[in-house]
Amino acid sequence: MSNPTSAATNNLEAFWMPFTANRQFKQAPRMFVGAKDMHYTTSDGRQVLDGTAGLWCCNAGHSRPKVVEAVQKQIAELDYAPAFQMGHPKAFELAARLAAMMPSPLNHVFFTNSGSESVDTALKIALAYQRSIGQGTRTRLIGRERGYHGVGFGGISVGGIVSNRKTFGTMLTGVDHMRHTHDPARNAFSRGIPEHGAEYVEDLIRIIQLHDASTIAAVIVEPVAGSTGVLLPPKGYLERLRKICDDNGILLIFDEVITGFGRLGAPFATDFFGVTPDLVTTAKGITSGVIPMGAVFCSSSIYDAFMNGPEHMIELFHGYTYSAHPVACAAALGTLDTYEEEGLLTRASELSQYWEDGLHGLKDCPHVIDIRNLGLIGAIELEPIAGEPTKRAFSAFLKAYDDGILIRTTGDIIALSPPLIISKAQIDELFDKLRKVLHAIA
Ligand code: PXG
Repeated sequence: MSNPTSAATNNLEAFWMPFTANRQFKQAPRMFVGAKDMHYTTSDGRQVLDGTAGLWCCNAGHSRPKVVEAVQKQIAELDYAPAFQMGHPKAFELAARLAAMMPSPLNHVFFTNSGSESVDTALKIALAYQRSIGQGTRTRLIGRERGYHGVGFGGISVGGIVSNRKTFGTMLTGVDHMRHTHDPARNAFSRGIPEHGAEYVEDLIRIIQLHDASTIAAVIVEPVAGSTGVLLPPKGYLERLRKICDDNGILLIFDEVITGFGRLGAPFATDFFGVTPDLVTTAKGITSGVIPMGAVFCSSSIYDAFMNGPEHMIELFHGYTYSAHPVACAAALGTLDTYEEEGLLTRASELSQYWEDGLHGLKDCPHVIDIRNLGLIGAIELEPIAGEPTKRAFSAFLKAYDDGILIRTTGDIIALSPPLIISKAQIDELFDKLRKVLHAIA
């Protein structure tokens, strides 16, 4: 009989892989066994340039010394502390540090373990807040077509990606969606923020007129929609969205799971666009992807609305066993130190012009029908193969991996979001290799 350990190692069947073509993968596995700075090491010993910061999360790059050390030290010192009715100092230190990074009304932080949990948390806080201020009829949640807010039932309910919703029943009731902002006829190949389409936000007025503002608790949007293939807010859109929400007593939630922690060249999209929402959901870059963690920022007026009633009573019946996990807090603190010391939260603003020029240099490649960019985000939309949607981009992904670059695809869109430590030479390498890939695929 063969050695049971190696048999287990070689058996790829047991692991049902998330958001993966399992059968395709298991025929030709792509395995990473190491990572350092801008590169992954594959099981066959190759170096792969990380064009996606893992899954939009490793903003400080891989295996950074401050983060590694912080995690190692924390596990040996305090491995776990109960999250309910007990605390540990790093949770408070981290929350205070994060709150100080946000515009002033966003002074409080609720910890979760992922973007999906942050979204559920923000939606629940919004509903509970409206009730606590005597607005209990406000139970509707408004999302947007093509939005991605993770995979919990709350997130897929307000989300607008059809394949993430259609097989999962009726989800939350009382949810409506604004239309998305994609307008290739007018905006294709825009550099940065597109000119046209601010009027799409008026859809919210239509929804308010249909349901009445008194039934609507909150609107949630990604300031820049990532997962759906990078859709940027048209000029003036987010400002107008803030105004409509204000005028109608509706809370505005920014889902900054992707845009948070430096992706646009400012610490948060909130800073980048100069629009302050009532709640902000984050995850990913908070620990540079090293340990699962999320955080929901909320305004003082929301927090204060809960801080009444008898003092021995729990104010919000919500939380996770691993909220503010000590090892995650340590990882986040080490990550924030790294961001600060290396100026990473604004580095994308220094690189964005170079990035934009390189990316738009791919305009003449075969199949390219649109290119979009902001900060250190890029998207290249390909003409789908007739009758075989997603296949062209997936072939590009496979070829890119063989050629030593990691890219992401969604539908027929290639998305790029490298660690914020990328050098200009590595940006050149990424686009040079991508050019060859686009010329090589059918
Ligand atoms: N909100 C937004 C805006 C996200 O982008 C989530 C919530 C959910 O986060 P968790 O941690 O629960 O996965 C996300 C996650 C991709 C990709 O390639 C994007 C995400 C996750 C995995 C892949 O576009 N976004």
